[in-house]
Amino acid sequence: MLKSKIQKEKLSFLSQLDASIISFIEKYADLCQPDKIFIYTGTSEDKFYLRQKAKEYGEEALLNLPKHTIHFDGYYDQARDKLTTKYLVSEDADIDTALLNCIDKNFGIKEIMGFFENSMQGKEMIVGFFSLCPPGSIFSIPCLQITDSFYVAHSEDILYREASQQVLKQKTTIDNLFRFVHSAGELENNTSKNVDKRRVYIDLEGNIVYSVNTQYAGNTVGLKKPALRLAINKASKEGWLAEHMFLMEVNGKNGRKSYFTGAFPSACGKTSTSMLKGESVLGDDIAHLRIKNGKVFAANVEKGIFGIIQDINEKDDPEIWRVLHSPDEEVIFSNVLVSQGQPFWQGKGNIPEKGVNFSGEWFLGKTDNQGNEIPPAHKNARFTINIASLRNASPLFDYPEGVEVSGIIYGGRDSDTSVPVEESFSWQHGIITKAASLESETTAATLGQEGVRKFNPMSNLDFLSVPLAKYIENNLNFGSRVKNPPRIFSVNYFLKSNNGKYLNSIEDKRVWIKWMEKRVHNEIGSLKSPSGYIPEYEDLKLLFREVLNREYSKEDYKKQFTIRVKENIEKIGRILKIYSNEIKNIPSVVIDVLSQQKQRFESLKKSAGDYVSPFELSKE
Ligand code: SPV
Ligand code: MN
Repeated sequence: MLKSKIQKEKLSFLSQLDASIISFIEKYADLCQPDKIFIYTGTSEDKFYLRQKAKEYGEEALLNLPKHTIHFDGYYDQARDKLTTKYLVSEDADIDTALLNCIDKNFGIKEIMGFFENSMQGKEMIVGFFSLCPPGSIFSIPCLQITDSFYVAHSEDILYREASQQVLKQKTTIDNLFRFVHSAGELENNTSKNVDKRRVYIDLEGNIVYSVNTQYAGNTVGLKKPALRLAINKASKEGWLAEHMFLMEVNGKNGRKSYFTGAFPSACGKTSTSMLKGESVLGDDIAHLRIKNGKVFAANVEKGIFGIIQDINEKDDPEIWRVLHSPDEEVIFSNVLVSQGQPFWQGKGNIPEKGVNFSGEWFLGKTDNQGNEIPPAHKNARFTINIASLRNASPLFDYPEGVEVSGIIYGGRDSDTSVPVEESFSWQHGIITKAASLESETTAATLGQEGVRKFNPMSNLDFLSVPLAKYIENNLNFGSRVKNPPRIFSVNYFLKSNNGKYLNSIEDKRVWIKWMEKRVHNEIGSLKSPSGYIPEYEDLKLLFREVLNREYSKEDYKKQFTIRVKENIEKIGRILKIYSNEIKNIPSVVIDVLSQQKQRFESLKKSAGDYVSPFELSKE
């Protein structure tokens, strides 16, 4: 059956694949009934075909600049759908499902196979092999993607390393592949029509993720968030970490390079931190961390960026801006406004009053069925680019062995509690009070209400595929296995004063990263707060001058680094409640370390009150 639907040139490649892989492809070809099957092997002809077909089928359209295209997802398909993303769990499975969104495996499989049945009639099925992390190292995990969307395949080709040759060379069998099966389902105006039947179902035993009736990349591009869910489970069994983290190179004195990872919930400054001026980027979304020779190494899972475009502007994001305006670099814009062949987004400036957007023909004041005004571009509108397009890409972004990690940063949207930057007392203290206690106000990156403070441990809650207690234990153990684990920091870019104004400017994070770089090399002192080590005024004053050429006043420092004792005690109360009452089997050290921190805040409250100036704290 396959033979009749596959282009002849690919038959020899196909015949060299392990029989288990061929029968997997056959199974879904049988079920989905595509007219044709395109086997993608990463050649220049294949690349051309993907991009050509994405345009021919109307999933992408050309913009004025060559290599730039626009893709629209359906009006109600603009973000990851947490509600219908579920783990398939059989009754007798050895999987602890606490906190995970689950569905009975038999029921779920039957339901989703029903949606796949004949879903590719009149369409082409694309089959491709890609690798999580660069191929050819301990980090690499080979993957198989099946999809009927050329936009999905095109995105995957920009974002991940093609791996068909590795799969052949290593004689990979189906059991060693992470597998992703996707169908956009029935289309209307080139977008998934039946979003009420949108499903993302995850089979952890089989390492397969099924996704249907959706096109939004976070639901469909297998190697992105579907693979993160599989990787967290695999990492848990094998003793490494799969994290929702950027990976960046930070420059220090005398040409010193240090590597930091950072975990932030979606739309909370992760990409912009990884792209800070003066530093270099290796990846902006997902990193795998492993121990090698007694040290922690990390590799970027991706080779591209699927970034939020809102507020990208020439001043704050000059390099992304350049790529988005360069005729030489490939870009897929998604869910922006298009007018006269040009893309527009909120924060770009000079947005026209009409054009085409994710709602179709758009004009200023247009409302949707519920009477809500439709913005010109969606808040979660995105750009897809190659990291290699960026002049500030670290030469090591594609290095198969990964880079040694000096520091890990946790950040969230927090308007009233934690200071702009702080180092934890130890790995254990950092994992418990910063990573596992992370809270953040929700954003447009997921469907649902925005601005609600939510518990989001390690910024990874959306993707957890093991019980939270187990995941925290894995993190604690990981650091305890190395002599000098990376230092753990928290940052908060969103702190506000009583009158609701942000206390920091966008570029202040360039100073915080330099402070952290000096901390990991033991070159700078600190003050001891109940929750960690914070910068001293004199050090920041020098750094602000050096990095931003700006005067940094004592008054600003005091406002930003005042210890908000009251809010911190409240926060620990919220977190302790979750860990003592809602999460089973939590290691007792989590409760102990949180309780000790609470006591430190309470004794500070007794001696100094609810708001304590950093000038009152003692040196480390
Ligand atoms: C995120 O939302 O965290 C993203 C984009 O990085 S998505 O692909 O939707 O996950
Ligand atoms: Mn992400």
